Parts: sequence; structure tokens; C-alpha cells
Amino acid sequence: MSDVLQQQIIVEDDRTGTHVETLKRAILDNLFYIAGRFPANATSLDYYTALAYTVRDRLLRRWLETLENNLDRDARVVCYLSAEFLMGPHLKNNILNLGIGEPLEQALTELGLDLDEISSQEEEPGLGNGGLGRLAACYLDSLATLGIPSVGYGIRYEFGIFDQEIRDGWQVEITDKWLRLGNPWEIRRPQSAVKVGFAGHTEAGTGVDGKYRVRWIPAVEIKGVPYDTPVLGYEGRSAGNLRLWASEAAESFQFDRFNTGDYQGAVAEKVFSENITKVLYPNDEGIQGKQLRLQQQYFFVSCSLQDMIRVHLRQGRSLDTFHQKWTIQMNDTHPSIAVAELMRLLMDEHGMGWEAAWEITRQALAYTNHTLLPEALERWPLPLFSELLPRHMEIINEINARFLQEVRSRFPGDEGLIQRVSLIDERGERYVQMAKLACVGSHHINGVAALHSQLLKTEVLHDFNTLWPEKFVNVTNGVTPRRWVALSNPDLTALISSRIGAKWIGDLERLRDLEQHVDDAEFRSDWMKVQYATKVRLAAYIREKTSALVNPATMFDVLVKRIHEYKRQHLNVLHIAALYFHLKRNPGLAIAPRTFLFGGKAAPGYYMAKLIIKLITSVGETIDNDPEVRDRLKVVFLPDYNVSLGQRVYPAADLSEQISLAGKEASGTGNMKFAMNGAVTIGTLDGANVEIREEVGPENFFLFGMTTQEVMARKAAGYSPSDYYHSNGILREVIDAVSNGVFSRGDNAMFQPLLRSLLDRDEYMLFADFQPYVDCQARVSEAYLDVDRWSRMSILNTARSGKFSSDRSIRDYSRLIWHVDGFKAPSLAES
Ligand code: NBG
Repeated sequence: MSDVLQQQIIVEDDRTGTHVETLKRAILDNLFYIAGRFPANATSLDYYTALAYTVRDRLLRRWLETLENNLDRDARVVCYLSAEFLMGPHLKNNILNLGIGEPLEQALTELGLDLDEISSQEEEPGLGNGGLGRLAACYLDSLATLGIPSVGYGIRYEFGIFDQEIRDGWQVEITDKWLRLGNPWEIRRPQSAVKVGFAGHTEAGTGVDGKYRVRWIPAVEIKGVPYDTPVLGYEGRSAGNLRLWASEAAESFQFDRFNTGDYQGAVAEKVFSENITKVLYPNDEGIQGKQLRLQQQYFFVSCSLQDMIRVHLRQGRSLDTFHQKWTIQMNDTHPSIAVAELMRLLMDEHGMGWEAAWEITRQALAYTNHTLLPEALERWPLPLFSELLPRHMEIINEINARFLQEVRSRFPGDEGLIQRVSLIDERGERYVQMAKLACVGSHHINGVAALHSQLLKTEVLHDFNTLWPEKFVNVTNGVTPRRWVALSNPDLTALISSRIGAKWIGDLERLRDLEQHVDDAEFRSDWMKVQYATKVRLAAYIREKTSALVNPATMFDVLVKRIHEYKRQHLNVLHIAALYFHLKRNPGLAIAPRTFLFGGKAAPGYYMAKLIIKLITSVGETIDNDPEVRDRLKVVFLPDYNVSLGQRVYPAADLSEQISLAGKEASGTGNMKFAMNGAVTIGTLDGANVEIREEVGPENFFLFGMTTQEVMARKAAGYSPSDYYHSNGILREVIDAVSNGVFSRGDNAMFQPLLRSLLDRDEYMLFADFQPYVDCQARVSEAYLDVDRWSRMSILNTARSGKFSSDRSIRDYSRLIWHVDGFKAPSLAES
């Protein structure tokens, strides 16, 4: 057959073809057969469904082929265990990665449809809180792009992170019913369901082989049903799988109970089972020690490990080689019960002895730590833990006994060390400490930025570093440039590609080539025009959503992330208030007019965080009501910050606020998204800010505040926030104003809890960093007025952000921890 003819046959396949005519036919076909509509009465949602299936059809083959291929090849599979995956909307991302944007837009135009309107119908799957969940999503993108066989294992929460509304300046939470209109991206696989037990008791005895065996007889058994979502890599060369587990009743209705008149009892098990994956816990960096949370963790970990073992055995492999085929990354401590569960499965279910099982477990598992906050280190009250997972309690006790024996023989007489590393906290009420379990059961432990990994070794996990220094490595976080630049910022993407070609999207270090153009005045002016256009678009969006009017000619000074005291959103507010009074006193002052944009959710039970939101909105309102200042300052709180909103915000920012107290933010990833899009950072030496500053150069970064060492020293010397209050007139004026109700219509009680915590303790040392921050902001204002200088800084931030691609992070994990290689099929265009 001639090439031409072959081409035609491919084009005519409605499910895989990518020519305009084929795409048009496919969309109308799916509109009819999937959405069940004629074009005449189809809604945008119907068209969304039709389009989503049209795109899905086009990635299924590559997806299934990669999955098959991975099993056949002797390749190691990376299993990323994470309680959160914050994927963001799929439609446009898949279009981008498939590379069918142009013909598809054309097809839609010819059908009289608009991609933006259609894609706005997609509910974003909010199965995560913030950075940790979004990182997992970026990593799946890079794993797929690099052709590394991978499965993301997690939980299919029926309700994801709540939607946030702002009413009267306060946060209000609304249930996130993301599945109510269906989800075209997932495929349910009931035939791969597994069973998971809870509670009950254990029985020891002798197995058929004459060896000592323990049997766990759970009181309840529930079913885990997997839902798969394809994760296509950039250029469609290969794909990964996101496998999320939903809990269901093993038996949905108990007729025996029903027959005896016990209707409640007949459905009780169903209710218990379905509750497990009902809702995501909305706490970022915080434990609650709730039973349901432990149930969720155990549930998805058990499902995932059973899944790996089943595939392994089905391939005719022996479990002795389990760790050679699977490398399992635990995303924080949430999945750390995997240490005990893998032991249990290998021993109790598959007859392996302790030593062999322990060897395999330790070689299969690795642990990423994501926080230095002591209150975020998970631990479970022992009674709760042993009641829910009696067999795991036994296994953990045995792991602990053997581990402590090893420590004793290496460090004889050091009882302090024994007490500190023990998996069980015995001081008072007893707890199982999950981070320690993860450390003992892993071959590697990593932090998520250089500073954080260092602090893990010297502070939080110091003792474990003494025991096993070789286990500790650093992998600095990264973000995918596909979603965070190419998709979010198409105009900037086009401008960059017009100068240096488009290869940078798959190889971000190439952005360095932009440095050659920084002296080109025309390029700088194009750069600023693109920047301005994104601000105009964001301003229009803000107007539509909040009715606030923001002026795109002002500096966009942006702070978006979860609301937390350590992140110090309120430090930003104190600066705004100071600027406000400064302007009132000096109306002629030549400063750059600014729009301060905030966004982020507060955990529903975190009162102080909610009060910070109220403070932001209150200061905003006061300024709006003041004709003397409102043309020069504007504060807007953007409700419902999520991935989609992030995609609008990062490209439009001039200034990126990364102002956590040094030593508190493990890494940050928003900081990277801003820099890639050309925002300049004002920040402390915390988390990945340190490395961003190193990369972009100190002259292109606004640094302020104490270092981690200074923080520690000042704390040790006895930190007294009130000293700052008494000695700094600007700070005092601001605090007094908040206290006297200047920003709360005279209500002088509202913000007292926040002020008290600052004046009495100031755990995150806002007062110590206040003046340096105000001074640094003045330097920012000055730099911004110099358009030439600012545009250079902006371009250099983008040009030097290559390190922060998640492709680099995944390569680091592959080299340092997983020992895996990528395999890429030809790109879709080539095949
Ligand atoms: C968060 C850190 C961030 C970091 C992300 C991803 C938790 C427990 N940790 O600094 O606070 O960027 O993890 O690593 O959510």
C-alpha cells in the first residue's frame, strides 16, 4: 500500500484520527452516542462530554500500549503512593500533550464552538490540599514524559477539597461534589477489586509447612475498587496510570439481618465501607489523629500493595523479586503503614519468613518527608491503632524490638537514643510514630529542597541520620512546565518559542538561551506586552468573579497558597497597612501603584487562618472606601484558589510573595511556578527560595529576613515580640490600628486573638522580620518603576528557572533512589 493510502486509512478512523474533518466527525459522533444529543439541543456540558471522549479516544492506545509494554519489559515500575493527587483539569492538558491543539481548535471553530467555553465545564478533581498533592500530579506528568513506567496510587475521594466562598469577608466551605456530572477520564475496573480488613483479632499457629504463622481474622472486610485515569506524557510518547481506590461494601445488603427486621443493621456495613473514601481531610500540614483518616491510609495502601503483588504473581514472577520489579515511593508519612502491610502480606498471606520479608520491604520502600513542622508529624494513639489494625500493631512491635536491639548493639548504653528513635512514644499516653516507622522501613529518606534535607539531618531526623547517614538524600521539588507554562501562559510560550524554538517545553534548561535576548529592547518590550495582556485577562476574570475592579497597569503583587501562620500571609497584610498609613501621610509619594492579590483556603477548623482571611478582606475594604488611597493600593482576596485559578494567576504576577519564616517551608512549589512565568520573588531564605535565588542570581531576587540560624539563635536567646512593638513606631501604628478597629468598622474585638498571639508569642516571628520586609518592599517599588530593569529581571527569572522542572526532580529520584530508566516510544506524530 502506498504511503498516501495508508495515511488516508488512519485519517478515516474516527477514534484516532487527528485531522480537522475527522475530529469534527468524532465530536459529533460522541455527542450523539455518548452524550445522547443532537447538536440542536446540546449544552456546553454535552459538548464537554463529547470533546472529552474524543480526546480520550486518542490517548487510549498509547496508554494501554505503555502499560502492557512495561509489564513485558523487565523494567522497574515506580509506584507513587500518595493520599493526595491534585491533578487539575484534564481536558486541555491532554490536548496539549497529544499535540492536537491546532486541528482541534480549527474543528471546534468550524462547528461554531469555543474551547474555552467548553473546557470551563470541567470540574477540577480536587483530590488534594495543596503543594503535596500538586507535587504528586506534576511528578506523574514527568514520569510519563520521561517514559518511566509508573503508577500513582491514591484515593478516589467522593468529595475533594471544599469549594471556598467568601461571605462578608469570611471563608465559607461548600462541599465539592466533583463527580456529580460524571467523570469521562476514569475507567472503573471492578474485576481488579481487592478486599481489605479492619479490626478483629489474630491467631498464631503452625502453617501447613510446619512453620510459625499468624492469621488475622478481621471483624470487617470491605472492597477496594480501582478507577484508572490515563496520564499521557508530553508529545504522547508514553503514559502512566493514576489508579485511585474507592471503598465499597463487600456485600452491599445483608439479607439475613433484613429478614429479622433489622433494616439499619442490614445497611450498616455498606455505610461503614462507603464512608472510608467519602471525603478528603481538608488539613494541610496538620494531623488530627482521627480514626477515619487511619482507615483511609490503610485502605489505599493495602489495596495498592495487593495490586502490585497480584500483577507480580500473574506475570509468573516469584515474590523474592518483588523489590526488583517495584519501587515504592511514600509521599510523606500518610502511606507509611505500607511498611507493616507489606510485611504482613509477604509473611501471613504468602508464607515468607521474617528476614526475607524485611529485606524485600526495606528494598522496595522509600520515604519523602514534606514538613519540618512538629505538629504535622503523624502519630496514632496506640489503643486506636491496635484496635483497628491488631496484626499491624504486632508487626510494628516486632520491627521496633529488632530495631532497638540493633541500635543497642551499635550504641551500647545510650538509652536516650533508644528512647528518641523508638517507634512507640512511651512518654505518657502512648503513640505509634509514623515518620519513624517510615525511616526504619525505607532504603532512602529524602527532603524536598536542599535546606529542608539539611534540616532533616540536623534537626527532625537527626538520630536516624546518625544511624544511617547513607539513607539520606535531597531531591529538590519541581513543577511541570507543560501545565504551568505551556498551558497556563500560551502567549509567553509562543514568544519564548519564537526566539529559542519549542524544545524547552520538554527540556527546560534550554530556557537559558533566552539570556542572549535580554539586551534586545524589542524582545523586552514584547515580553512586557505579553505580561500586560495576561494581567488584563486576569483583571477581567476578577471582575466577573468578585466584581472587584483591578487596574492591570498596577504592579500585581501576589500571595497564593494555603493559609497558615507559618506562611505569614498576615506579614503581608501588616505591610499593606503600613503602606496605607504612609500614603495617607504623604499623598505626593511616588510609589508604584499596587494590586495585592491573595488566594488560598484555610483548614475549616483552623480559626487563626480564617481570621487572617478576614483581616485581608477587611483591610481591602477599608482601602476601597478611602478615595485618597484607593487608586494606588488595592487588595483583593480571590475566592476558591485551586489549580485552575493558579493557571490564571501565576502568568499575571509581577511579584511573587514567598515570605514564610526561615526553616518552616519545606520547599514551596508555587515559588517555582511564579519564577518560570517571569515573576520576581520577594522572599526569605526558606525552602526552595534559597535555590531559586542561587539560580536566578541575587540581583534578580528580593531577599529579606532572618536566616534559619538567626531564627534559632534569636529563639534561644529568648524572643520577645513586644520589644519590637515598643521600639518600632511603624509596627506599633499598624498593630494599634488593627486593634482599635480601624479596619473592622470600629469593632475592636474581632482581631484580638490574632494580635494577642503576635504580641505574646509570635511563634513565626513576624515582628522580627517586619522592618526588613517593609524596607525590602520599598526596594521592590523602586525597581518596578524602572521598566527596563524590571523586564530584565523578569526575563532572567524565566531563563534561569530550568532547574525547577519536575523532569529534573524525577531524574534525580531515578538516579538517587529508584534506579530506573525511561523508555520512550516514538512521538505520536512519528508513529
Ligand atoms: C508541603 C510543604 C511544601 C512543599 C510541599 C511539596 C505538606 C506536608 N508539605 O513546602 O509544606 O512544597 O509539601 O513537597 O503538605
